[in-house]
Order: sequence, then C-alpha cells, then structure tokens
Amino acid sequence: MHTDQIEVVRGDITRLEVDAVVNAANSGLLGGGGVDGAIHRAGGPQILAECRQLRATTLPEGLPAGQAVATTAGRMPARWVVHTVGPVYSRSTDRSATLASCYRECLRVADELGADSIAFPTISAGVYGWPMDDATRIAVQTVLATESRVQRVVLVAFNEAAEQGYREALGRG
Ligand code: AR6
Repeated sequence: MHTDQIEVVRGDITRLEVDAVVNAANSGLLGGGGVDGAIHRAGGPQILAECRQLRATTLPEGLPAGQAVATTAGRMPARWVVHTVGPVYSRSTDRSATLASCYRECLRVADELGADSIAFPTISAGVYGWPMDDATRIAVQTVLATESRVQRVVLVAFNEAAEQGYREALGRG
C-alpha cells in the first residue's frame, strides 16, 4: 500500500461510506463493547445472525486472534464488516506480530470480497489495553507493508491520541 492511499479520519467508523468496515471483535464473535458494540448497534441484527451462523459452521471454536472473517454490514453504509480479533496487550509477552496479522488478514479478506475501500478502528487499543502510540504505529507500518487490491484505507481515529499517533506514524505530524 502507498502512503497516498491512507487517510486518517476522526469519528465514528459505523457512519463511513466505505466498502468494508473492520470490527475489533473478540473470539466469540457474538458482540461486545467498544467499536464491536457500536457496529452491531448500527448494523442491526443481521450481523449477529451471520456471526452465529459462522460459529455454527466454519468457526465452532470462534475466531483466533490475528485472523479475520467477513459478514454483511447490515444497515450501515458499508457493504461488509470484516471481523478481526486483536491480541490483549501484555507487558511481558510481545504480541505485536498478532496485531500486525490482524491488519494483513483484514486486507486479504477485503481482496477476496473485491472491496475497494476499507476502514480500520485502532485494533486492541481500547478494552484490550494496547498503548495508543504503539497500536497506531503497528497499524500504519503493517498497512504500508501489505500488498492489496484495496485502493483506499481509512484509519479511523476515535480520539485525539489516535489521530496524533496515526499522523506521526505517517510522517504527517
Ligand atoms: N468508531 C471508531 N472507533 C471506535 C468506536 C467507533 N464507533 N468505538 C470505539 N472505538 P475496542 P479492542 C475505538 O475496545 O481494544 C470489545 O468488547 C476505541 O477508542 O473497541 O480491540 C470486543 O468485543 C479504540 O481506540 O477494541 C472485544 O471483547 C479502538 O476503537 C474487545 O472489546 C478499539 O477499542 C476488543 O478490544
């Protein structure tokens, strides 16, 4: 991905006009707080129905951290939700490879879907406790290092710290 293809947008990911919206989910895929809660609320029950279907078929044990899977986006402007599971932050174990894998796998799933645009929240930087400057840096570095047919990547900053982290990592500070 080229740096010109990356946009930093402050706001609520559920309102964006993109093909795919990434959800920072948990392995159970049946909803939660943070951006996961916001996506299920905005998209409506069809998303949960498809997640339940995945659990009943291909993902009986849930979605492992670092992987990604798509469902409908229900009533959101987007066409698809790409659900991924970030690692819980640990001070004693370096889980950054798993966090990087989330971004790569989401782009791979987006390619499979034929999505031209995708929006990411700052995966793991909320409930899962990842320090914001590191989470945004891993996001930017991984997206830049990943080959994809996606034309436009929106990094959604939910607060000032996220916006600053993305801008610094992109050299737009
Ligand atoms: N739009 C964009 N970003 C958002 C929104 C939104 N509407 N709401 C929150 N954020 P989190 P995690 C930001 O906690 O750390 C859930 O319960 C938020 O400020 O949503 O990966 C899941 O079910 C933060 O920067 O995800 C899991 O159990 C970022 O999104 C667990 O939380 C991620 O915060 C996953 O934790």
